[in-house]
Amino acid sequence: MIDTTIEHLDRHVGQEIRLRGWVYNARSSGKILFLLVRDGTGIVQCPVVKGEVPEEMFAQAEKLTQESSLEVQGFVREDKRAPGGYEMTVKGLKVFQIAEPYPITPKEHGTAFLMEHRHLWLRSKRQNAILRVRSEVIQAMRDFLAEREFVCMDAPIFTPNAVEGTTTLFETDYFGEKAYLSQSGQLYNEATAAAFGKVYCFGPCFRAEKSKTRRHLTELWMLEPEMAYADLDDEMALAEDMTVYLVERVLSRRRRELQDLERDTSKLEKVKKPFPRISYDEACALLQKKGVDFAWGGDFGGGDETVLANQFEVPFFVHRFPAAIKAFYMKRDPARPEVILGADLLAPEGYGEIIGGGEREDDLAALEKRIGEEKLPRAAYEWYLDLRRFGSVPHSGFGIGVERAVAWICHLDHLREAIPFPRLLERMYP
Ligand code: NSS
Repeated sequence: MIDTTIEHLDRHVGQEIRLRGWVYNARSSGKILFLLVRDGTGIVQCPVVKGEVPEEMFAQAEKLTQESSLEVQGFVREDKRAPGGYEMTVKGLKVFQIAEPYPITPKEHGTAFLMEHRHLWLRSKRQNAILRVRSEVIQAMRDFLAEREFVCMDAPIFTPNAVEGTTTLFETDYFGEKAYLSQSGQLYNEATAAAFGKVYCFGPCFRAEKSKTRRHLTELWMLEPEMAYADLDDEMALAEDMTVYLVERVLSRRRRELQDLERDTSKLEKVKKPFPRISYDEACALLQKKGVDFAWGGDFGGGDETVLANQFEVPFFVHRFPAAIKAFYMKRDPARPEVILGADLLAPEGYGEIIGGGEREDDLAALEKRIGEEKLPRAAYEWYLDLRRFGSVPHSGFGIGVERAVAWICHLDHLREAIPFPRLLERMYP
């Protein structure tokens, strides 16, 4: 007897195998019971034929409800018309549990209902496809960086420092001391980059985003590479190479999932180097040309990003933002001190920013001044200032939001489907 999974049925045509899974759907034509069985790797049709199995087995099969857990045994057949291309007529059946009436039925449910049942919603074909793409994206990012000899250096979650402004901090008590949940591992990356050269961290980041949008989670996963002796151009080149790599990897290894999602893959096939690089000034002019009421100095809102992103077929960089709207650590352009040497990567098809990064301020005095201007508590940044006291070098890096990347690659309407258990302004359950 061969134990296998549905995704590997192609290796077992004509063989007798055993699958363990759950009933995705069951319908009967009287003499034949059509069980659709899912096992997490796929879905396969398993007919149970009256007269071909013992009577009590057929009776047991008739009792199976949606999501009942079971083991089925039989011979694998190729069948072009069957979902997934294979079929297995049941010869043996073991029932683990008959499921209670399942709340998520094949009919349409509202988003609020599905979110309330996220722990079960994950079992659907669509969620399975999205989250397999997510897993592939994460693995691809790690492989990409490992190939380029980056060292994984995890950053802490409890931290005394704000990285990305003080308005989105989640504050918590750390044995009587004030602590924040990390918004980004970047500051720690800068320390490990000075110790190891090329590093990255990967983990959850927390942002108390108080507005309800389809692009914001309060808990997101970010992967952040950082390189010593690297400038803005090096940073953009790395972000570009990584994005191309991710898309190619999903196209080559998760094509079935993209098909299940009805993703127009021709759009992804176009994601090739070089990505356009436009300055903030040019982006401003573009928005104005499109009739958007936008003045130099402002930050792009979701709507502005969508207008910009609709102008391109591939991801593109916007660089050199006004210093006033960007974080304290960004290095000013020596040629134009009112702008910084930072760049965001915006995804096409209206998705907007998926990567933010750039060159870091490496001058001690300039950084001290910025910390003062932003009224950040100086003492909590002393260790960070040390990095400019002891062998300061030009260095750069970026952060890619996993959910934003997955939402774009899968063409999702909202980030909530791009993570197993989304945390949103109005939701922490389940
Ligand atoms: O704020 S970022 O633009 N940049 C940083 O945090 C840098 N400190 C990263 C670095 O240079 N090491 O966030 C980076 C990305 C951004 O482009 C999004 O893709 C994602 O992180 N991001 C989010 N995704 C989902 N929800 C929220 N709220 C969110 N905030 C950022």
